[in-house]
Amino acid sequence: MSEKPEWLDHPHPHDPNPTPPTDDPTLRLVTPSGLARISVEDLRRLPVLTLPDSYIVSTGHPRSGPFTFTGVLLGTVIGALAPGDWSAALIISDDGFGTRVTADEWAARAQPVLLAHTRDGQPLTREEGLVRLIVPSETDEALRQIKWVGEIRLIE
Ligand SMILES: Nc1nc2c(c(=O)[nH]1)N[C@H]1C(S)=C(S)[C@@H](COP(=O)(O)O)O[C@H]1N2
Ligand SMILES: [Mo]
Repeated sequence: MSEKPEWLDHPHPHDPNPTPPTDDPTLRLVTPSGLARISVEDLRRLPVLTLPDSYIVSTGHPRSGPFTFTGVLLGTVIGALAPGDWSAALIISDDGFGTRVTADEWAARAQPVLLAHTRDGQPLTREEGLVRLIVPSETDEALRQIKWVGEIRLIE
């Protein structure tokens, strides 16, 4: 669990994976001192933010949207469940996809980094990503728009 994910140093393959990697929707919250599990229901109990006019942009296929995503700020999840003086978080899907989000990014209110569980007022299905990271500052390739978020790993 502590080894470095290969995608930190190598670019992602660009083809999006259409298939959910696991049947287990539970998120793992990993800190140097341990592991907590967060259910989608836990996530839904936290205060929500709604982000209109979001697009999933790709160079390989047409962009999709606009979508209205609703979810919890990544900073809210971390502040509520793992408060600390973190520098960054790795947001990881069990299909080997992931991105690094810095504390500066999750604190920026102008481009809120969201763990979305709802799209256009409907809960995201497992096919649609279930819990999706939305990084509004990334508008090129969707390589940071992580579907099926399975792990939030905090870095000191
Ligand atoms: N977990 C995971 N998230 C991912 C990907 C993936 O393969 N796995 N592909 C990315 C890419 S390249 C794109 S274009 C979008 C596609 O999102 P969509 O399947 O909802 O259109 O998801 C992004 N997030
Ligand atoms: Mo993509």
